Amino acid sequence: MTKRPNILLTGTPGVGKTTLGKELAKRTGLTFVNVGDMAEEGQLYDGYDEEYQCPVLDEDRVVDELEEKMEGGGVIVDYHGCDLFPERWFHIVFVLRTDNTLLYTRLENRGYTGKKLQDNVQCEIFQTIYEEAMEAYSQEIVHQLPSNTPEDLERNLEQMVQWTEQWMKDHN
Ligand code: DAT
Repeated sequence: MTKRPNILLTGTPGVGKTTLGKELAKRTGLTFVNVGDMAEEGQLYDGYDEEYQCPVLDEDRVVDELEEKMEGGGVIVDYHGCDLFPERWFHIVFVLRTDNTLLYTRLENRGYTGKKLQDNVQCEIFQTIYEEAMEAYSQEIVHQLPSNTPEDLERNLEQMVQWTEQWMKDHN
């Protein structure tokens, strides 16, 4: 069977993971998994966060649910965190980055207000997810990419498609 890579797309909410991931799946034939949607569908939750008014992810169940699929390869995972997944799952990790004024507008348009909006923009300013990724994975496989404009999106897609094709050549 053809070997295919697993790709992690991570970064603060609103940076463009889902937009990029779905299009990348179309162009490469890899399978796109949005962990937030998956958790909602399977109700993979463990309690409720009163402060942020959202359910708390049951990380163990998410990992269990994904394990078999990840072993098969060819999965693009989209999530705004990255240290819950086993390091061995991913062949490459992309951290998308967005300028905070643009991110603020995107999250406002999504209906975020108050503390939730502030905290998410701060998460981006403090490059929290990038640092999380650099600690959780081998630094050579972690790449930051700007995700501010449609031109960035297209450039990122082209690079990722090229990387995927090269990986498949090298491993098959
Ligand atoms: P995420 O999945 O990281 O939460 P998203 O894919 O839902 O983000 O994108 C959030 C919004 O930003 C959405 O309205 C699409 C827009 N967007 C995504 N990538 C973009 C880019 N490179 N340039 C301009 N807008 C972008």
